[in-house]
Parts: sequence; structure tokens; C-alpha cells
Amino acid sequence: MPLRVSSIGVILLLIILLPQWTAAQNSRVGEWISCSKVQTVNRKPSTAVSEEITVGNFRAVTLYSPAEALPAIKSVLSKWNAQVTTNTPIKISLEWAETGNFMALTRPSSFIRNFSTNTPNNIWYPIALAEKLAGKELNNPDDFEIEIKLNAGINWYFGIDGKCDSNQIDLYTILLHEITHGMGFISSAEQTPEGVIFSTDESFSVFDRLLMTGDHTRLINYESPQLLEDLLSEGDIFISNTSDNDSYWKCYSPITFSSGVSLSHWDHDENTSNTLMRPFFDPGTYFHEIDERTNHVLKSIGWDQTESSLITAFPNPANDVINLKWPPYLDKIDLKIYNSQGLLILSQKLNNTPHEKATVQVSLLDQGMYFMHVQSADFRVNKIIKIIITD
Ligand SMILES: [Ca+2]
Repeated sequence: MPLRVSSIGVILLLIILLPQWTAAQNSRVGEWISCSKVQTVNRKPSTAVSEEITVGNFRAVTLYSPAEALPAIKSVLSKWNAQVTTNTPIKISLEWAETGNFMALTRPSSFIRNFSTNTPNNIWYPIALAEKLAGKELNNPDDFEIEIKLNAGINWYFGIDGKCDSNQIDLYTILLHEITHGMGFISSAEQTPEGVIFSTDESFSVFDRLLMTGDHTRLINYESPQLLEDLLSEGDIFISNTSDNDSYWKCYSPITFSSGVSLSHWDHDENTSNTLMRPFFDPGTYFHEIDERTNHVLKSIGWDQTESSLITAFPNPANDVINLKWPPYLDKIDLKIYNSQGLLILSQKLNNTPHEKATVQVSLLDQGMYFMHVQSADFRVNKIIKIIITD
């Protein structure tokens, strides 16, 4: 029977669809990002559980999770909860699944644009960040903000101490890494027959705006997909703050563009052992910090940071003393200084009185790079500051 539609029917349909159509223009589904190819071992978990784990504003809902993974998941959520501030819950779907040769697949559940007069026009924001900036729910409150599929066939290490065997993958590390993608460390660049484009509707994500060439030309200014693909194949691509061209690091841009991998990680060179967002993790390795350059990107896209950002060390570089300052309500601070080989050099308990700062003697340290671990006595704040000691 031929379908007949009366004119009244058509008008009603338009009225009903119009608001949805308008909303759809400012919301799109996120693309999956794939991380680190890996050998699978068909290791079945002892027990599979579906749990909801909440730490502050971070909530993970697990599906088919090995029960022994839950402590590491909780620990990673605690880390993130201490890292950023937001008024709206960040819900993460965490599914153990078949992901082929990839360790994990991750996506922000959706991207939103034009949700606030305080953000630039037509720039896509991952939903978790958009809700943080808007200060309210922008999706259905039951919807996830981040979706992660973890490879169910991997020999995972479930501890939180990083002591995984040489044939194990450290779950804590991979979770921390994947959530970072979900928070917005993710490029929307994709391969098309014409070349590489940033988005199918000629609008960029907030992360894409940070990508630039070695001579400081923003990639989003390249209009030709073929030109962009050729440029990316040269590998000379950096991520920087939009307002600060002096802070930038090389990002991963292999000769052949790889959707969901290229541009969404730091370059794979000897320096990436210092960063969470490297493109590959070898079995037996771990990294449990949201490092300086990764933090720099999170801050650049709009995540302001918690109390730990209020801890400052100055001067740096230093040769005599370093002053450490922190908010008075944190009271006591445990300070440890490690050298670049990870050896503990100095350990001190500091009081924030009487001048709301403490002075650390560093005149006896050899010149070089050190890492200052600062932790409040109540464990609320944990920060690592790279310090340089000069002659
Ligand atoms: Ca929400």
C-alpha cells in the first residue's frame, strides 16, 4: 500500500522534529580512540561482576569486570577526583570486552558545542568538560560521559603498586590513560578518501585547536585535507597552549595517519617515558601520574585544577633554597625529593606556619633535575614538581 501523508501530518511532524533537529546540530556522538596494540592471552577472569564505584564526582559502572580489578578502578577514580573540579558527576562505562588487538577503546560519549556564551562559538567540547564549564547537566543525567572498553583477553595486573610482571599490562596505568582521553585529550582528526579532516561538519574540537606545526601554524587553519595528510606524515606536529607558544611538546604523528591514535598522544620517543599519554605501553611498564605536559593540555582545554594547583615552589631553578607555598587549610605537608633516577634524596615534614610557606634547603644537592613530591598530611593533595638545581 502506498504511503500517503496528509499536509497536516507533514506540518505536525516538522513541529515535533524541529527542536530535536536544532539540538542535534550542537551535539554529536564521540569517536572511539584505540590504544596500544597487544597480544591477547584469552585469560578468563575468575569472577565477572557488574559494580558501581563512586569516588566524589567520578562514578564507574563496570560490566563483566574481573572482581580483582575493582580496587585499581577505585584508586584511579580517587586520583581523578583529586585532580579536577566539577559540579556534575562524570559517569564512566567500563566494559571488559572483545577489542581485537587493542588494549582499550575509549570515547567521550558525546561532544557538545554552543552550550555557553563563555566558550568560543562552534567548538566541540567533550561532554564531561562541557558540563563542568556549563555548571550543569547537558545530557540525560543517566547517560555516561565517558565510555571505555577494556580488552578482556589481556593478562592484566590488578595491583595499584605498579609491580606488574614483564608479561602483564598495568590496569591502573591504562585506566588513568583512557580516562584522560575521555576528559578531552583526544583529536577529532580522521582519515577520509580526500585526506585528513578534523570534523565532518567543519568545526573543531577544543583539543584540535592546540595542534600546530613546528613553525607555530595551527593545524585547524589547513583547509586542504590532502595537504593536511601530507603535513602530518612529516611528523613535525606539536601540542601547545593556544595563548602560550613557548609551552609545547611533540605529539604522535606517524607517516601513515592512524585515526584515533595519531595526534591524540605524545610522540613516541625516549622522552615519553615521562608521560602518561604515550601511544604505546609495553608489558611490565607503568605510569601512575598525570604528568606536567598532559596536565598542561587539560588546563588549556578548560579543566581548572584543584588544591594541588595552589601548591607552588619557587624559585625554580634554584641553587640555595626553595620556598614551598600551599593553602593554609592543608596544614602539614610531607615533602620528599627524588633525583632523576628515582632515588629518595630528602624527606621532611613541613608546617605551614608562621608565614604560610616553608623553606627547603637545597644548597647541598648536586646540580640537575629532581622531583619534589608534595603530599598533605591528610592525603587530600598530592603533587609532583620538577625542580632544577643549578650551581
Ligand atoms: Ca551528565
